[in-house]
Parts: sequence; C-alpha cells; structure tokens
Amino acid sequence: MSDFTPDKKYKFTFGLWTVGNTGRDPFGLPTRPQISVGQICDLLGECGAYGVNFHDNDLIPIDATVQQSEAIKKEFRKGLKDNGLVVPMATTNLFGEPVFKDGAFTSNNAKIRAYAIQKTMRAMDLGAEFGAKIYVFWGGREGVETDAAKNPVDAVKRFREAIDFLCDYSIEQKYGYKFAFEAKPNEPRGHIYFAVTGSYLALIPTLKHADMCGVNPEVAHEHMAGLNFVHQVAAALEAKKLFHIDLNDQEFGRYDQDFRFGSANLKHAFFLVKLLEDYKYNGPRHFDAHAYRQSDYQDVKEFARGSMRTYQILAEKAKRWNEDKEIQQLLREINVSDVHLQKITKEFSKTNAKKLLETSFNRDELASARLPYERLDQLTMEIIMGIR
Ligand code: DIG
Ligand code: MN
Ligand code: MN
Repeated sequence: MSDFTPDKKYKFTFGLWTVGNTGRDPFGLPTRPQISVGQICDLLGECGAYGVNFHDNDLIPIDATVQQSEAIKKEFRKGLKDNGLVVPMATTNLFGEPVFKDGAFTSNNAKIRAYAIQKTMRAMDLGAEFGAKIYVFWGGREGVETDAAKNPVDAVKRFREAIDFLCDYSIEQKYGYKFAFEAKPNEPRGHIYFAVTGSYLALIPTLKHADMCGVNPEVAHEHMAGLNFVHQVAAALEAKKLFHIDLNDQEFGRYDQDFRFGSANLKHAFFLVKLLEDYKYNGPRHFDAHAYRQSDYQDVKEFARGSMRTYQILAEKAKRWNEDKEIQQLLREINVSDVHLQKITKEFSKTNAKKLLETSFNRDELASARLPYERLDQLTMEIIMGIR
C-alpha cells in the first residue's frame, strides 16, 4: 500500500486563489490573513504540489506600478524555483472589477467588450511569461438576472468574436495556448451563459480555431446544475476536448462550495478518478477549491494534502476495481456481444439494412437477461469503503 505522498505524474495544481483564499464569503469578512505569492508557493511546495495557476490579478494587482509588478514577479519566480513548481495554466479575472458587472465579452457595451479582450491579451502575455500553455476562460459575469437585459443569441456571437480574436492573438504571438472553457450555471450571475460543459462542446465546432479550444469542467459547477459530472467529463474525453479539469466537491442543490476533493460525494469522486485514470488523462489535475472558512493556514495545508491524497487513494481503488475478479466476471456477463449483429449495425449499407430488417428478435428472451447491478454496485461500494 502506497503512503500516498503526492506523485508528480498526476500533475496536481492549485490556483494562487485557492490555498491563498482568506475565508471571505458573501456574508463575512476574511478569517485568514492574506499571504504573499512567495508564501503560497512555499505552502504548495511543502505539501508536494506539482504546479500553481493564477488569474492575472491574483499575481499582479490591477493598479500595481511597473516596479511593484516586477518585484512581485521576481518573488513569484523565486517561489516557483525554490519549490520546484511549474505554471501549467493561466486565466483572466473578468469578474471582480465593477466594470464587468454586466459581463465582459458579452457586455452590452462595446467599449467594455474591447477592454475585456485587451485585459485578456495582457493576461495571456503574463501567463506565457511563466510558461503557461493552457488558458482558461470562466465567464463568471457573462449572464443576466433578467433576459430583458440582453439577447442570448447576441451573447453567443459576442463570446465567439472575443475567442476567435484571442485565438489569433495566441497564434500571432506564438504562445501555443490551448484554450479551456469552464462552464457554470449561475453565481455570481442569476443565469450564466454556457451553463454546462456540454454548452461549450456545442460552441467549439463553430469557432474559427476549434482545434485549439477545449473545456475545463469543474465538479462543483456541474453538480450545481444537478448533473452527473463523470458523464460530462466522459463527453469531453471522447471528443478529445478535455484540456484541463477543476477538481473539488459540492453538495447537490447548493451554491458553489468548492470543497476539498472527494469530501462530499466519494462515490462520484471514485468514478471520476477511475475515468481519468482508465483513459490516461495527461493534463493537470487542478484543485479549484479552498479550505473551510474556519481553517487556519496549518489546516489549509491539510486541505491541499487531503485533496491530493484522496485522488491517489481513489486511483488505487480504481485499480483494485479493474483487477477484482468477481467484478470483472459480472461485467463479462452483463456485456453481451453478437459479432454478426455488431457487424451489421457498425456501418449502414442496403445489404446491412436488409439483413437487420430480416432479423427476428425475441423480446421476452432479451428482457430476461440478468443484470446483477445490486451485486456489482455493492462490490464497488465495498472497495470504496475499504473492505475489499
Ligand atoms: C471558478 O471556478 C473559476 C475561476 O476560479 C477561474 O477562472 C477558473 C480557473 O480554474 N475557475
Ligand atoms: Mn467553483
Ligand atoms: Mn473553476
């Protein structure tokens, strides 16, 4: 049994804003002091993380002078070097400043849309400076409280225009970015456009540079929509569009809780880890989450360690599931093949259509096939509960 020391092969990352979260919430003031980017790097280094991500203004405050900016970048570079951390992903804060109160790329004001694109260009420059190759877009303010305010078709067109422009900027600058779109159904807007990962998977083929665009699904955000996150990730994987992933946890029907990975829905977390490991997902595993508001920084480290440990523990359990003889026997019984029929339905032809129409099926016999899912699920639960 491994001791579950964080393994770099999993590329565990955290945002500056995650372990640096000061515990503020919409109803309460910070419960932890703000720590510097250097201190955040030291904390992540101590916990064994692979990398760290940032929004432009997590790193460089929006009104920083050139001198302040250079000093912070110097401290960050030292923190990365001292702790052996890399920066796989960067993103833009297009949701904090009042100017974005009615959206950024989808704002009704062309000047604000242009400013949002400019701010993103500069943030892409900053990310490239630290070697980021994945650029995340989370449209936290791209939405409405009333549909009287904005035409939702115009919103899609405005978002596409911004992304097409920024893809060309990345190409012209030779940044080599892969863009990853992150969905969320609401909060902070009453209704956010592109509410779920599938919304972005539908948009991507309509983009000028669809090849460099993918998704960054987040557990909490799909759970907020009441969806099975594993199925959303499977759709992205199958489409070869899973460019990044935000791991955390979330009670269904709640606001965006951004809990420690696996701390609310262990069974869902198990199947997610199994999916990522079975399909050899090779991107960063980013814990976009934060410690409870009651935690001090000693406990914030436990949040970070716990996120990574849970992932690795579940990866070991997924391996056990794949190697479990009774489970694998049940799967063989459940999955009935028929070489002849599979050949016919694999590709349409007049001959195959004729053969299929001439085939007789015994519905009662087909319906009587056993599906021992209770036994299969109980065995799965016993692996998750640690007694198998
Ligand atoms: C929130 O879930 C969003 C922002 O924190 C950020 O833009 C993105 C990065 O993973 N996730
Ligand atoms: Mn979230
Ligand atoms: Mn996120």
